[in-house]
Amino acid sequence: MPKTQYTKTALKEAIAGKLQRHFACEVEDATKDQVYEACALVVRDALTEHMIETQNEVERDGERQVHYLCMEFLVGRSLRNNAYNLGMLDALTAALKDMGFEMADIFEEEADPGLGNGGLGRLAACYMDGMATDGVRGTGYSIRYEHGIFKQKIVEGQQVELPDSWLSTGEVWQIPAMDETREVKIGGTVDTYFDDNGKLVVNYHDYTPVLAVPYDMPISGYGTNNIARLRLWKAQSPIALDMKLFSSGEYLKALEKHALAETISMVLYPEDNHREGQSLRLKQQYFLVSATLQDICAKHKAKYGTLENFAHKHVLHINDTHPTLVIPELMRILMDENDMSWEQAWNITSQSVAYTNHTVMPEALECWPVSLVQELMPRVMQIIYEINERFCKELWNYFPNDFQKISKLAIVADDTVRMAHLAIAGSFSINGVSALHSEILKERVFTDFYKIYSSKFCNVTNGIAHRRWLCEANPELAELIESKIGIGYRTHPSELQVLNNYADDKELLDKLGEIKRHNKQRLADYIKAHNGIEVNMDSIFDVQVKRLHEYKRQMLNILHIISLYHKLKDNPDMDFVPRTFIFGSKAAPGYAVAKKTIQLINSISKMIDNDPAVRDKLKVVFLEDYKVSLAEIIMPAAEVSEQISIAGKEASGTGNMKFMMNGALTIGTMDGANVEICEAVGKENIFIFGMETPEAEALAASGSYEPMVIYQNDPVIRRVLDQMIHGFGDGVDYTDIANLLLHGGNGGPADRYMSLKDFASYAAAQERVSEVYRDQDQWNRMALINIANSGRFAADRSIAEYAQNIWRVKTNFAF
Ligand code: H2P
Repeated sequence: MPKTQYTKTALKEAIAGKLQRHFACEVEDATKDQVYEACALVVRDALTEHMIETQNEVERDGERQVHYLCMEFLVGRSLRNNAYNLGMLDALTAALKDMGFEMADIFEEEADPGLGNGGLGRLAACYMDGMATDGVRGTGYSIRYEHGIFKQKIVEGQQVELPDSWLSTGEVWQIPAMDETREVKIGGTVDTYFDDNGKLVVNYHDYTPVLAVPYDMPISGYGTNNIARLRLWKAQSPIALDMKLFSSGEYLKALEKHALAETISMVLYPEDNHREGQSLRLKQQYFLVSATLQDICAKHKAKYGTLENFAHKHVLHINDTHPTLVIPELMRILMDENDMSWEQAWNITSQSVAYTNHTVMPEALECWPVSLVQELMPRVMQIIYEINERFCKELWNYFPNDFQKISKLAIVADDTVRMAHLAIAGSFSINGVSALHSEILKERVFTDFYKIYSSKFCNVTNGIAHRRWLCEANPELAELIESKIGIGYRTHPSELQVLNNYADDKELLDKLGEIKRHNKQRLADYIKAHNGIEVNMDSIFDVQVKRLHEYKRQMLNILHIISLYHKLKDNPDMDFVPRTFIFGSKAAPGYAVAKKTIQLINSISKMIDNDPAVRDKLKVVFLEDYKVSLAEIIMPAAEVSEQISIAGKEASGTGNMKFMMNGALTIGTMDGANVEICEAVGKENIFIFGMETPEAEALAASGSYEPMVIYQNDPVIRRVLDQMIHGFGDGVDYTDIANLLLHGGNGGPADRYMSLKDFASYAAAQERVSEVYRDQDQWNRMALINIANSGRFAADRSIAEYAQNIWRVKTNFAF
């Protein structure tokens, strides 16, 4: 447990002191943003103290460390989270109250750092929390993007992207470590030769040096002083070099070089799945990887004087293929800078790297043109070629004379570098993120690799930071839970299971319903303030929040909403359980269909809201700028969780876990972690519909799927699509979307993700939802069972599995 106890009086004094020293003001004159900053500084002092202690311990005990590399860390706001973890939230709330401030208002002053696109980045952040809490010696590495994911504005129904500058209030959590600045070489040429002593010499010419300056965010764990450090690299131009150019009169060239270096950490790429060829993105990847490895290796060498024992002391975990260049880069450092042979370097590298795959979408499996890798990191490309050659020789043993197979599995082929193949060849572990996904990887995506390296493949189902998503985001629910089962679940999430014993406790179920209503009210107030829409508090809050992508099938939800609208128009007095459909989603700026889908949601929302015949029963709300802090308001208020991707495509999902933990019931396909959620709560406590993976895959493969036939035979669907063609009264034409569903487009088949095929089964499941909702006791009982069985989806459990089965490091977590 943490040593320090924080009292209200001590905190008041500390905050007042920070206000005086940093802003030269007294409490009475301080603005909210000054108070936020003062609170953050007080909390940060505690964290840095713990971070130093943790670093000293790591240094002393010399145990294996985990280095988690990810291009994205969607950490969310820090103040409340750290205060909660340090056990000072109550005292801080009271201290602020005494000083005339509401804690919630102060939290709002903090920008929500958007250093990620969606699930991938949020998972990385949840895992930092898990590592800190479980006592794993972990460091996260990423880029200190000056601009995170764009801010989304909805203007006349359409998404407009604005830059997001988060650093003004986010900087306080980052501690620069200038003395650990590293230099990354980009571009230029290399020549390599063996000198007279047989020693490899590598000369670099005309490269652009870029400084990587580390900024450390201490990530607190709950009930422990252990800190997981998140090291964010900022790209900086080495001024001294520029000055040389300036003085030689090459003013423009100097500026150009300067700007080139600094753009590397300027902006996070939005997820568009078509990044190949974008040189800045590849530079970012190499920048992250090279700075990180130089850092780890330099410290290791300072301690041990050699890198020979590197693999015993470090795991390099790559979160998706984006940091795969760790493999050739570590080879480079070991061979070029430490005189190791290829074999020795390869042994160390391939015993140090572990890879998590997060997607089966073929367009998201990264490939880079050889010419680009060659141009930006010539020495790394040489090493990749060599890895490829040796790898193909190895493949030959498994598939003799099968040239076709070998070229299919090669790392370099068709002038591209296949990052997933490189990751598989150079890792000791490859895991998927849900049981189903890991099976799909073995059986379909990486079948031949699995034949060769079956022992490398494993599964770790994703998990979420349950303290952030339950205890902090839904304090009333946490209080209710704690009144029944105590606080043990905070560190032993499986203890939530004890709640199963209360499934028939009417008083508890009523209380659960009341708490949901309070959280719904909070969201309703937000909607009123931001969208000007009044929602019916007795309606079902039905939520789909996630990146906008066709495979996630926001479209299926939309088609169904239009069909409900028709139903109500035909029969306005029908007995209808009111629904509020809530969406939150960002579309990649270059993804036209996704952007049009957002517009479609907004057109429907407006049409319904303008129609007095239906608007009290049906509502559609699109919440602008979906992000972590908004999710913290949405999750506790949701009653239905939409997890309706086509089976076989969503690797796991983590929103599904946040919703169930807050007592929402899932309507979903048997996809990703939905399968395990279904297993955990039982089929009777979830609304499952649609094709399962084998059926969906077989239908897609057969090429016989004809949505037009469904359109012709199903009057409900026909009317929905006809309406899309006629529009929703605002003059926007959606024929393109209808065509995409009925005829295909952009070289793709009609209704690629088979929304029409699953429509009938989805609509039937939605009817079951409405029926159950009529019986509030039954609904609350199901909600309780969902909460009670959500413990296995805590990040603490995932991290413990990684620690035990992959990283082989110790953890405090007891299964
Ligand atoms: C991705 C997958 C999700 C998965 C998440 C974390 C890439 O996130 O698609 O299925 O849960 O990684 O493993 P997302 O689609 O939310 O961006």
